[in-house]
Amino acid sequence: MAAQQAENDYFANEPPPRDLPANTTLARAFIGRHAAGGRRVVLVTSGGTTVPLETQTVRYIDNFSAGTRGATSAEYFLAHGYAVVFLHRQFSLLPYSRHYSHNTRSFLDYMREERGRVVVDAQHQAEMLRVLREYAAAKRDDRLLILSYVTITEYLWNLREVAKLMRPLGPSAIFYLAAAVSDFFVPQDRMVEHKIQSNEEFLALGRAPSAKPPAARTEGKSLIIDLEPVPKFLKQLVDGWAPDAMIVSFKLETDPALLVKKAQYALNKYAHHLVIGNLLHTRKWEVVFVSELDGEKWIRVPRSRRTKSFSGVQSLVGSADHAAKMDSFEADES
Ligand code: PAZ
Repeated sequence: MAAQQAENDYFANEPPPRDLPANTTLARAFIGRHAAGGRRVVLVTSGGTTVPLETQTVRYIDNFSAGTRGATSAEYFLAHGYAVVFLHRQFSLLPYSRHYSHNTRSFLDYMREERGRVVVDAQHQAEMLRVLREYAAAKRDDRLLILSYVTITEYLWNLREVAKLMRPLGPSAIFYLAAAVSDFFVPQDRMVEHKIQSNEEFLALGRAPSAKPPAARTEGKSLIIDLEPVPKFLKQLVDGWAPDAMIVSFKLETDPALLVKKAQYALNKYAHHLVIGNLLHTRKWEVVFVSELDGEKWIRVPRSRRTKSFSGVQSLVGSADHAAKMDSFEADES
């Protein structure tokens, strides 16, 4: 009851994104088409969520996530025949193109000119052909729907709408929630309209005429940010929005002593299928699966298979030849 009230309050107070109707129309058609064809559908969420401090947003809080986990996992789901709704943070990594973007190397470095035509360098042919074929197959079958969000509120509106559309799929729907979702935010009724001023002479001008004090404001020369907790909607997803679906959530921590405890806590609290735990600095090569069925199970990329990149250590998950190497991946369980 309290969770339902929190949901009602949140969505009554936080306005939906402008592109929500367009996203919902696309998702309804996509899910309906694949459900009719008997295909399994997965919603993959990916990337960070921002917390705007002003309605006309100049400043916002963000987090570290690049969308590597989500984009990479989406490729695996597609390779296994799923239809994927990829709900991602705008401009974060995308399936397939991630191999050639967000890199210190430009995608143009993979190509050269030959007799007035653009060709891919010989050394990249095999890998690019493999990626291109996978991408073309997903496109040909229309199995990848890409939706985007920027803020925490846009993310939650999209998640709720897509989840409700997937509800009729029952157990053949999967939710794979890899996005790094903000725990705190500025509610609409505590947000200033205009850019927060640092010059004391202009302070009052930026303030919204509200009964509540603005959540982000300057006091003297300091910026004070007083955020409120984002309601935990996993419970609503599990119990209400898509009760029969398989739900996989992620848990990120920085303290190794807390990771498994918190993953188990989430599993007990929300009673869904699987929590995948990871630590910030080792997330690219080790994760822990925590489930009712199997308890705690670590999966590690062996040290010898972690690759180096020009920017330092790079994981298999982030590297261009990741998928090929993962084919021969040996799980090192402990
Ligand atoms: O996007 P990325 O590959 O850089 O990081 C992935 C991740 C750590 C965001 C993901 O694995 C995860 O743990 N997501 C949930 C984070 C959380 O809200 O606890």
